[in-house]
Amino acid sequence: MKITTRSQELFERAQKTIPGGVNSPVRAFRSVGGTPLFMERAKGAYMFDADGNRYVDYINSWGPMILGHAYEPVVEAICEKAAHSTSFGAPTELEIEMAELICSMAPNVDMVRMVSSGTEACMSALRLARGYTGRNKFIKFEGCYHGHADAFLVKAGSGLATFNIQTVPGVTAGVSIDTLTAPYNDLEAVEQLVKQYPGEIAAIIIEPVAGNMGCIIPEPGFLQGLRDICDKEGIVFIFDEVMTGFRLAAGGAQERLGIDADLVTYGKVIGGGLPVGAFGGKRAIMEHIAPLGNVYQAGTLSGNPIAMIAGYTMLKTLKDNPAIYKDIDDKTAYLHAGLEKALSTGSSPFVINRFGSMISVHFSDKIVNNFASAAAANNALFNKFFHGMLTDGFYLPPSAFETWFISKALSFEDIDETVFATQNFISNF
Ligand code: HOZ
Repeated sequence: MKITTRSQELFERAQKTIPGGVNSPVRAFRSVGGTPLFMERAKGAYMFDADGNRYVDYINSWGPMILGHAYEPVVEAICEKAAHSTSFGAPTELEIEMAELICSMAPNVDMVRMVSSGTEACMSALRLARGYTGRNKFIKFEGCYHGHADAFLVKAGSGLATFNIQTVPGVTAGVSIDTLTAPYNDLEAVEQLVKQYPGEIAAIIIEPVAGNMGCIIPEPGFLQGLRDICDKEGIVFIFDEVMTGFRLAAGGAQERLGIDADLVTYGKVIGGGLPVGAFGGKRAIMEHIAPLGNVYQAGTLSGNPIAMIAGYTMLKTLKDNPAIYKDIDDKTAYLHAGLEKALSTGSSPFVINRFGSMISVHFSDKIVNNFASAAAANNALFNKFFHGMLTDGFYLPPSAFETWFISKALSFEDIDETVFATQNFISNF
């Protein structure tokens, strides 16, 4: 049993001045139960809490730590840059280098605009799609999470799924009336909506591999079917690559899946974990953004030099070392095989979904390919699994509605130990 007294004290203290004691709901452990752990530092594949306990990290800051925590070249670049000021509110050469790098890596990204988070990126991409098409409605998928801008908080995944929040007070009916939803992997439902609202739909936004309801994989033909609908109806196809961008391949899900998007959104990954986001895409659409066009979008912290140098250093490493992708994929496949073997020794049915370096476990006897099937799984058992693993030093996402992320820093020995702990959990369950 780990001693977590300091985390408990910090949580008590935090609740007095921070709503729920945390600055982002899923970390509060409310759905899995227990007290959240307060982290002090992390290096490579490991996080260390305030009591000095070590955890093998399977969330990796929800994706961006592809190379592991505190990757030296990124840390050094940040320190060096910080000495030249932390913000200008004026353009820098580094922003051009960053834009050129992203455009050289991601397919269909001719131009890119920096923002400060994935939420801002999705919010701005949607506004741009609406401004470009002159239409108001858009389609999103149940269980996908595109940040917390009002329009997206309808049947959303991640924390909303975790806490079963169906409607969000404060999001007006006037806003959500333009948000249309369809089940993930259900092309027919999308065709129906397009028929129902002819000429009214500005965009279809999707996580090309979903990570906010556990890991959900697009079925063959689904994304291409959406692409075809968008082409036929003049709808802007937006890939939310906040989780998949630069992770599934140097060119993200677009490259890995061979599907073209019109606009793409990115988040923390392009800042090496710092608060950054970006949206980019085809020139003809991006040219509608101010100051070229009238679709307004702005921010003092956009293109922040510290975030840019961190992201540039990480993305350049990924671009120059394609073997990294094989490494993280191989490790995830090895984990998959180990988990499969360990969980098979128990009596609870389970499904492991894996795509590239994203993976998750649902305790279900049915295929898990959309939000309804993820929600129907035995998530009470997942919560026990989470705690069993945490006690043994493995930090899984504190919700069945989140994917796990694998980093390059994770070793095969770490994975063997993870599998051993899983086996232990199952045999004592
Ligand atoms: N919504 C985030 C994961 N999908 C969780 C963010 C956090 O708690 O840091």
